[in-house]
Amino acid sequence: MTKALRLVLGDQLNLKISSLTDYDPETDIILMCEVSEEATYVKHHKKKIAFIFSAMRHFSTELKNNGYTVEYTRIEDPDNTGSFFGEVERCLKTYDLNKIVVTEASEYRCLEEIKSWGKQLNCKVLILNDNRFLISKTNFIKWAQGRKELRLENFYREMRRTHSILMSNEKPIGGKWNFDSDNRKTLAAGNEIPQTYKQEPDQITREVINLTAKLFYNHFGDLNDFHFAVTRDQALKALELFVKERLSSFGDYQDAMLNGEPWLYHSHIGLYLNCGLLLPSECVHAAEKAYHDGIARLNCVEGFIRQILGWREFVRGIYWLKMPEYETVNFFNAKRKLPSFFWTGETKMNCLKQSILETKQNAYAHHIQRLMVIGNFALLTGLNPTAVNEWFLIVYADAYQWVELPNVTGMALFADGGVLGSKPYASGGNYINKMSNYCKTCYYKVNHKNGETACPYNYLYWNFMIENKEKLSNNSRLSIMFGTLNRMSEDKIKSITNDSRKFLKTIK
Ligand code: FAD
Ligand code: DLZ
Ligand code: SF4
Repeated sequence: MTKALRLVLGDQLNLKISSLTDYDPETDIILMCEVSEEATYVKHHKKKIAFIFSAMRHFSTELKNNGYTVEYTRIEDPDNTGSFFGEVERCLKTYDLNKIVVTEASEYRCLEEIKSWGKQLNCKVLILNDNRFLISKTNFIKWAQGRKELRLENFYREMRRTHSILMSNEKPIGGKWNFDSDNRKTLAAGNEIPQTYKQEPDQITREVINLTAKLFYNHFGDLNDFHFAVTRDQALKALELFVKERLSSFGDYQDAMLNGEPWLYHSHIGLYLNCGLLLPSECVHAAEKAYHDGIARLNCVEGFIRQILGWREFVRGIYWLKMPEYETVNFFNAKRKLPSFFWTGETKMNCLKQSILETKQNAYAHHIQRLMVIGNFALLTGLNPTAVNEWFLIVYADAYQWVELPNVTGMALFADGGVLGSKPYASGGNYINKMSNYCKTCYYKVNHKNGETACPYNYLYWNFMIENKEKLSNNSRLSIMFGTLNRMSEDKIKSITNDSRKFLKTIK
């Protein structure tokens, strides 16, 4: 008789997960386990650990309430072996089970480990497709095959057509696929921004927060003001609140940044999507409905849908297409070590200080802070991609390698040489100044190009272009910038390289 151990990982918290189909209540056991190996293989932000453990504990209750038999290992259990392998082995023995069923792990590291269990445990291991995504790995490979370049825009159009989202008679609603040109408005300080969803921690969450504080005290991040949703119902409320109160401004202010305003008009649902509490289809449909109901304009709805139906699925596809090599690519041969202020926020550069301190407090920063402030700095200063990836994997509650790595290595650092994007997102201080009020209170002057008080992004940008001229000058999207560089006087180039050398010496 088959008696299955059904392993549900901490990012698979959904009753519809494929590993639960065919569950036999007579014979099968569901295993969920909090293991120190997962919490410490990189030292995850404390809030991220507390979030996952609390969401896992709540989900195990939901499973039990739905009639499933669940074996749950808590982090503080004395018998906890500390690893998935140890807990699976223990559970197989305790319940005399003879088969393991699991939805494929979202991360390469974890999936490779699970693939080795059959031999090690002398037990059949059935690995099922991850049905939390809108395109399967196989279909992504089919889409990618034979293409000279893999670009989001083509992929996104295909996804819109396949899933019939914002379409009318096979054409995109509004006559355009992309309304980004409407989405670059700046925000004035003092605007009343609706609050993000806030959930008061219950008994389970409070317990987990205390455990995290005790067991992972030396990890990065603050635990105070924990307000994340930790159940599916709460996550659905967070989505509903976003659609009702912020979606109608999402597009307009998608790139805006403001001192002391970490949440703005973003959805803050990435952490729920990535651990299974929300499914991408329901987020996309909720936004599409808001457009048809006249709650939000097309530029906002299309912009939001593109992030989930487009970018999220696209980066996952790239990840599985390019792993494991993708972990070690380093197009610019960048070697610099991560400056200590990435952990403390102690820098005179106000944009970085704001973004890092908000990250420390909330395990969250929005896309433009990640890309154009922190990522851009890492690119321009030549920080080592392995170190930068580890930092991004640690600090955000929504970070799992399948989504973090392509965003950091591909989008922010261009360390893949152009697999994911067509050019590096490198920029001087002007962009940050245009999209935020950070520069107004910064020690540095954004309109100074060189010298002691100049905004470091300004000379670092040109220094980056000078240093990587050979690798980038045949990129047609950079031809205007290289034209400008070629016209620069020798003195100007000397100032740029001198300022950069001096600045780079100070970041340790
Ligand atoms: P919103 O801005 O409201 O967007 C809605 C949703 O769209 C997000 O929740 C997310 O699910 C999806 N989305 C948007 N952009 C992307 C993208 N580029 N890739 C994948 N999904 C996207 N996202 C993660 O989920 N985990 C990460 O570890 C992560 N690391 C990043 C690192 C860098 C350097 C950069 C530039 C981006 C990273 N992103 C990551 C993408 C994006 O910044 C976050 O998804 C977003 O900021 C999460 O906040 P939100 O839920 O408020 O998103
Ligand atoms: C992120 C995370 C953490 C911190 N802890 C656990 C855990 O103790 N148990 C668990 O099942 N999952 C955890 N996770 C999520 C996993 O890292 C994630 O499910 C896998 O890496 C996916 O490959
Ligand atoms: Fe950032 Fe430069 Fe503006 Fe300061 S002046 S906030 S360093 S962009």
